[in-house]
Amino acid sequence: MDNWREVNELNRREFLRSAGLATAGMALGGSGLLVPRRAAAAGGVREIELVARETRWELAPGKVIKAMAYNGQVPGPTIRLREGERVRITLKNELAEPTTIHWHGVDVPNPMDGVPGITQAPVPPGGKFVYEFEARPAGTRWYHTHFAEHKQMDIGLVAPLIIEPADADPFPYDREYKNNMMGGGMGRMMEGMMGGPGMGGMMGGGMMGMGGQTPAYDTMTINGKAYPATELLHVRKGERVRLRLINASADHTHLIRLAGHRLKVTHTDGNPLVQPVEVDAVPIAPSERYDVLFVADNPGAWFLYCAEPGHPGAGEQVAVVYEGHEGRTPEAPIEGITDLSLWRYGVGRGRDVLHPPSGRERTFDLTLSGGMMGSDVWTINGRRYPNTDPLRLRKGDRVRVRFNNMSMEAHPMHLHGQSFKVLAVNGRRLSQPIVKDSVDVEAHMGSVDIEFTAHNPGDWFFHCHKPMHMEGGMIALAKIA
Ligand SMILES: [Cu+2]
Repeated sequence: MDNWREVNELNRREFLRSAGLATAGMALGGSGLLVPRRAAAAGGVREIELVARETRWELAPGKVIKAMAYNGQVPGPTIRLREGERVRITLKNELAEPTTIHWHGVDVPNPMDGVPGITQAPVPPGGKFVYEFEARPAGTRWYHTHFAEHKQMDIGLVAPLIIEPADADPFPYDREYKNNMMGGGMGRMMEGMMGGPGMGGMMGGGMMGMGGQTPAYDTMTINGKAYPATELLHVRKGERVRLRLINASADHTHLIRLAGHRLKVTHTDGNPLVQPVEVDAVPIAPSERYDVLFVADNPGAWFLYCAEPGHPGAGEQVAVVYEGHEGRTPEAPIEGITDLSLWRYGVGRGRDVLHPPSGRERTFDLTLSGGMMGSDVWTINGRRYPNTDPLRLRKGDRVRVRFNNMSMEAHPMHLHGQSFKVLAVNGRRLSQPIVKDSVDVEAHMGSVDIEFTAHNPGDWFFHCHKPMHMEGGMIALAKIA
């Protein structure tokens, strides 16, 4: 933990205040958190160092996994930047295998995008790579490995990246938490990660045999911990509390709810809505983020949890305790949601924060298929990457894409390098498109129409964020010249 010692004390205090309780590393006696940063030096560039290495990580008492971590913590340290700030992040790879970092939802220059074989060579064991970019757009972003994701993400190489708006935040709040969730689900081996919701955090995965096999999970985490090891969230009556929910899970959609309270959704993948939308619970697909507010108006102790059956029992819950409340164990969460109101894309009205188009209109139909009879082949228009047809675009083009999902599983489709508007879902137009960088296309003939301005030149991955599907071929390139 030597590198933590270099942490600038002022930054450290700032971090502790802003990140609050929810970030994972705090469980290690408060040591974990910090991004060792040298104070902003030359030319106003913020310098950050991230060291990726294996570590033992305790998900819950008695459940220790061999994890991969940035700076020794799961999830990795929260990076908090101001919109437009320039940052230089040095990744040192002390793992026994290659890795890279992708800055999810950030409009980085193409060579900084972290996709091995496309934008950079993988960083070998013992090697390093310097990422440098301006922090935009504002919002709840995150960073994660883009190498062997099904293993490396699941066992810890994920972290929040918060870009504070240069102007005032449209929705004021008194306290903030980040929650990441991870969750597992699939494989055969064992432990899991995080799954959750919450406050600004991330989710992680579980793990075991580092051999490249599909991990299976029996544990789900919020900010790197499974209940009862999840850290309490403290609130005071009357406060407006902001939760930044990040789903870092490889396979699972989580359904986040705070017992005794309603949640107001304010941002979709970090991008503000016109007005908050109040719901009982928020479904969040892999790689999606939602910022939500709640008003602390119901004193007591409550669970913030995932209402998917089995998830709370696997650890995906955290107690929210009001100041002055005696007794810290909330009532058991209710699993399954029948008569509650849920967030859906169509209930939000987005703000158009994208670059205006200046070029041609282009339209693409992408049919998502695969997984038949349990196969691990996943296709776009019948082809597997690298044989999929690229979207050949010019800077400024207005690009419309319709996804049609002919498979039996949902696909959270993520575009690198620029965000998009969601125009329509299952044939129904949104009254005012919401802005995202990942959109979940429902199984069994689900469809989604998106539109983006091809403003960022380069070769950009456009893919399903479930690592099994991506590795099975569900990737196209958006080539912007
Ligand atoms: Cu998929």
